[in-house]
Amino acid sequence: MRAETGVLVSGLLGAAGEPGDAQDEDAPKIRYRAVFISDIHLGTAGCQAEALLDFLKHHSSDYLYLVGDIVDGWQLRRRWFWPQAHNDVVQKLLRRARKGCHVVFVPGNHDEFARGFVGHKFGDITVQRDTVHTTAQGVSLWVTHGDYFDGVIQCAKWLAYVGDNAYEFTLKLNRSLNSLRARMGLPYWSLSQYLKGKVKSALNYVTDFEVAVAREAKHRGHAGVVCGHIHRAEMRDIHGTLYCNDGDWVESRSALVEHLDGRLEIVFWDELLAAHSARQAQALPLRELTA
Ligand SMILES: [Mn+2]
Repeated sequence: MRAETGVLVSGLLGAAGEPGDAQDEDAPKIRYRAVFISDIHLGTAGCQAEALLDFLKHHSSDYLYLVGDIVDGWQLRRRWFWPQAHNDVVQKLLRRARKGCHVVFVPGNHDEFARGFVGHKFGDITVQRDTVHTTAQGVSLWVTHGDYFDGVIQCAKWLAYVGDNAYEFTLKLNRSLNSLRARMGLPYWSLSQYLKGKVKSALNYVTDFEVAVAREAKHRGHAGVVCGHIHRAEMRDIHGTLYCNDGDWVESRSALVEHLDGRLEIVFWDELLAAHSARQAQALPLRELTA
């Protein structure tokens, strides 16, 4: 009876026998113990859904943590934007959970609507306010989106909305600027990353955020913390606590991964792509020999 229900549900979710499934089986996979991703911002033009789909296709894991701002409810309320690729990301995450990967969704401020469903499940994805991941080496990591530490958001929500609009605007400006640069034969340059670096480092915002998050993890008795929110991938020791930020899928296209031996690493999609192309280029002469 249970099994039948399971088949029915997977049928309804449209994953069984989907063309993507067969592709997934063929795709050369790198296996991690855990993958942490956040700040995907599905529902916005800036979301790099295709790159994320590619990343997920080539990397499997026992644990997958969605560390907040997966869906951008703030932007969707303002303007509905939901292309097929964004749907594909949701389908892929649901499918992965159904296939036995332990998927946990820790909502962020942009998908705070999901905080009303803590303890419930979307398909096989569990929603948690925050969670704890223990690595293969027994290191205890507190997993939280990080917006609770954002003074701006805690003090005045309307200020954060203004900030969000400004961010969208710089992303737009960035796109126009770079299509111009491309026409002039100049390499890609991230204006919003530049502005963020400038403005926020001046305010010591990033440092304050990182120190606050690490301090709270230590206070809760954990060796480290995994968060997102500030769109800045980072892994470093802060006063004896391991601070990990998995970055985002709007600009940096990064993830925090735990290798099978428990080693933690921040990976960037651009670098993984380059390494993959290099491997293919090396494999090519072999294939020509056997042909
Ligand atoms: Mn956030």
